[in-house]
Amino acid sequence: MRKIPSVLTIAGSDPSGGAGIQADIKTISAHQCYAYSIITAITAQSNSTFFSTFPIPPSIVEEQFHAVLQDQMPDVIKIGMIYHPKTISLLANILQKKRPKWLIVDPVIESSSGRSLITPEGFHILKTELLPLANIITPNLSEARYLLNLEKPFSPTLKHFKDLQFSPDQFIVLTNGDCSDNNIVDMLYQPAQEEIIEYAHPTLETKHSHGTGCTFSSALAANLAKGTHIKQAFTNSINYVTNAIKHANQWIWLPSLGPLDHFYDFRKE
Ligand code: PXL
Repeated sequence: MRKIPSVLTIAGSDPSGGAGIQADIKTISAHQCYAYSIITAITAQSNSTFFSTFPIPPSIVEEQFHAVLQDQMPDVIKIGMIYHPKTISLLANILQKKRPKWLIVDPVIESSSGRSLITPEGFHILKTELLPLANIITPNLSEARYLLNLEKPFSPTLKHFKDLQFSPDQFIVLTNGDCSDNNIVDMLYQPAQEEIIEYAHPTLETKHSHGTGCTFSSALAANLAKGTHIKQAFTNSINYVTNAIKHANQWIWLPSLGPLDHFYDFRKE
């Protein structure tokens, strides 16, 4: 007998299966963790086109949360797209009282096709009520720019990371921190040491990039649920996304954009 590490993902549904809660459940399962899932909104989208968003009523999200908690408090909770401002607020209220070992908040602002996945009111509540509760926030460079209220593209410095913190013990994982010289640099800010750990890896030639953000933060959640140290969890998650893209590159895939191969490690080819 052994304990199965558990991750709860709270996110929007993507029927194309590449991003959102579908990407999260695949990633968590591929890491051999148990996936709980609470759907906050239903989107209609393909891998390349975003059509619409239908928010789930906040009271239904709240009921789903209470239902999961009746089972157990998951080891890690990962929050992605929420959309409805009232839902963001009610999740913050619950999480203030009931906390998992790790709370990861991915400040999802736009889909890869540029569609807004949060309202201005929701963005304000995210910043003031939910992000301060997170142990880790995982913005990409453009989300970080929104959060810092910067008008122009920027090169991240230690000061930016400190400004991105919504509470003093918070870790920040900044993806796509730098994309020059055919390299992508992802960065982990460790609050205790006040230091940034950088991981540079080559840019991949691919159309399989739909859902990389959701997949990365879910991989981080699953690694932490398994007890992996955060530094190792960070590099493992980057390697998982890289491998999942490389394997999807081997698929015959007709649409102009495509998802990752979340289960590459399980296929015997
Ligand atoms: O990658 C951000 C994201 C999050 N959640 C849902 C999405 C997307 C991007 O398309 O569809 C549901």
